[in-house]
Amino acid sequence: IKLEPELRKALAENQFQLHYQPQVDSTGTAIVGAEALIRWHHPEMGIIPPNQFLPIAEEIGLMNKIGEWVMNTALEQLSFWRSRGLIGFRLAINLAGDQITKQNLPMVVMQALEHFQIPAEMLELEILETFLMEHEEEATSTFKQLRELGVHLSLDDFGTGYSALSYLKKLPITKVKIDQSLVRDIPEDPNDEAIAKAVILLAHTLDLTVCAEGVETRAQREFLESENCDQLQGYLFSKPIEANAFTNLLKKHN
Ligand code: G
Ligand code: G
Ligand code: MN
Ligand code: NA
Repeated sequence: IKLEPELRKALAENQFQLHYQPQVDSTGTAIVGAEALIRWHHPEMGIIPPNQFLPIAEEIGLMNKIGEWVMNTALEQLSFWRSRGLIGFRLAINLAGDQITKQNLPMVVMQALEHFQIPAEMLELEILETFLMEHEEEATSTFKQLRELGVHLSLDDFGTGYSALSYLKKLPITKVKIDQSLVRDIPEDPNDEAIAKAVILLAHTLDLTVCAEGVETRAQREFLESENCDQLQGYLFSKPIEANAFTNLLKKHN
């Protein structure tokens, strides 16, 4: 089966779903955030991972439609959680490049927030470091508008690009996410420890929140806590889970 025609049908046929992965404080106890991650359940092929279909979606110009679906689905879910008093955490969604360069993103975001009656500061948008390096100009004006709305902006996979740190100062970023490749070998690899430590210090100097991704072990958590990393995300706490399962997790931690 070819993915491209299947992908064109997937939205209309309701084959996408969002999973949610918690972001916790450095002690691993409080849920401070959640990242929404898309899943594609194809009726015959089963689950197709985003790394496989998102590049195709981008190629065939479907990314804005999918991005809009993600935004609406995530905000609708958030409004459900709010209605149940499950609050106190911020919801992050991932942005594809096209959503920034090929549409009026601040307008789309503002309308979605209004529609679901969500305060802007409850929403966080994640953008890849590699995208920013290639589109600094466009990103700067769009991000300023988004930040003026009150939306939080997070730099995803930090440490995988060339880390030209200048844009950390120029853009109104609120959070840096340390890429999991830099977390994986903590505490065995002293270089990774040094890099993680430096990123946390740098981020704090610039008044940014830091979240470490891919935290899988207690030793990693303990190291990151001792270095004052603000937030942790990874299998140690939970893998990405369905909305209902996330609801139960929120109730347990409330
Ligand atoms: O769980 P994981 O396999 O979900 O995610 C793989 C990659 O797909 C990650 O890099 C993640 O950022 C990306 N991704 C997941 N969901 C979305 C989404 O809704 N939009 C975009 N643009 N990327 C996403
Ligand atoms: O948007 P981003 O590229 O950060 O997407 C996060 C990816 O990392 C998703 O594919 C998610 O399923 C995955 N992930 C989340 N936590 C862990 C973890 O602890 N270990 C590993 N190996 N992957 C993780
Ligand atoms: Mn992400
Ligand atoms: Na990431």
